[in-house]
Amino acid sequence: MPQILNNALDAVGNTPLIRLDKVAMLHGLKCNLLGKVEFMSAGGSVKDRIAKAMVEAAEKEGKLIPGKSVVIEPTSGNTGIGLAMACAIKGYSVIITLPNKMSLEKEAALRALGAEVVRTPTEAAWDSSESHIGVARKLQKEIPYGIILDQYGNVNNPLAHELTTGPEIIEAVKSTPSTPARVSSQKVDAIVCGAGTGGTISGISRAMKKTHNKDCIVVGVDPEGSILAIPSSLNTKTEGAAYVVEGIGYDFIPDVLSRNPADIDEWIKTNDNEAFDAVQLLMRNEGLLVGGSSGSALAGTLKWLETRKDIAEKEGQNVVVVLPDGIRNYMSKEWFLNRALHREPTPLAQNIAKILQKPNKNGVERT
Ligand code: P1T
Repeated sequence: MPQILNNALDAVGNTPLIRLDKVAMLHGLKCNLLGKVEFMSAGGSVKDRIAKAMVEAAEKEGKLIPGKSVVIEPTSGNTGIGLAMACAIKGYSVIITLPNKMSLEKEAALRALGAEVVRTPTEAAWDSSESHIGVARKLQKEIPYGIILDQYGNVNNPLAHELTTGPEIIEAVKSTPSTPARVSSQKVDAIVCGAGTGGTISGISRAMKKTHNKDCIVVGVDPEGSILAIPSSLNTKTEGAAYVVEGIGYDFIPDVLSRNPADIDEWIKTNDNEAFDAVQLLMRNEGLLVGGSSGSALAGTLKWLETRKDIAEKEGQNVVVVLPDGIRNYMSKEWFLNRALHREPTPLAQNIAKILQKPNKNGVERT
């Protein structure tokens, strides 16, 4: 790898795999719990990888013309940020259609990168003309040189993860020696991953099972309200319910989400509260400033491990959890501010208050 990178796209991916030892200890796990920390990619999320891959593939196929093409994409924001970053560098215009529930921070980042942003009603069914997908299609029909790269159907979405995210995880685990203090099977024994388009989990699964460990257990995480989990009976009780976590879950099955039971072994449902509590756990104990769906992934991992004591209690087993984005995207969200700012005063905070109430040397009490 040359040390000087050509542009920000060269800083996409190659993210660290980080031990989550304190979380593991707090939950009585003997296995290794390892986080793939994707907010360290240049655009701030796991979706940078597919944005770069889809743009580069479209360029190879001659589908993009600098100065003319208008890249239009329906997205929950992160794919949009990756695309806007790539297109700022390469000279294409960008329009992002973004459901209302997605954060202001994502819209601001998109606009800062030069994209146009069109908000759409969150509750619109995916196949209605008002949804983020419907509005993108309408714009594409009318705008000259408009093109939808379509993360929901584009093979370069799962392929980017099969060729980069998966191999990076495998390489990190294989190259870290097993020591008496840190025992390791030196293979990925299980991987847990949330699903939106399903590109991340489908691509990583193929990398694991085809090239590394055919017995690696792949666990999908799907929020309550969504219908992606299999068997579908997992979804019936909560189907259609609104949820706050962004980026995972849908009311339709994206084409790039593998429905082959050999690819995704199991599914776990999670709710907002357990996801946001898990975000806080990662921040306080591991110092990792992750976003909401990272909390879903960790909450799903911990629930799943409850059902797999054979793995949870076995030293050296490597359980990887994909942490897709960072808190930058959610700093103004109520769930984050409530947990960060409006918490019970700690003993240390009470001590600070007591000290600062004492009169200063000149006898003047602070107000
Ligand atoms: O799409 P998928 O590879 O399944 O990744 C799911 C996911 C998880 N977490 C966050 C924060 C995400 O943004 C996503 C997926 N995001 C989009 C689909 C998008 O348009 O940004």
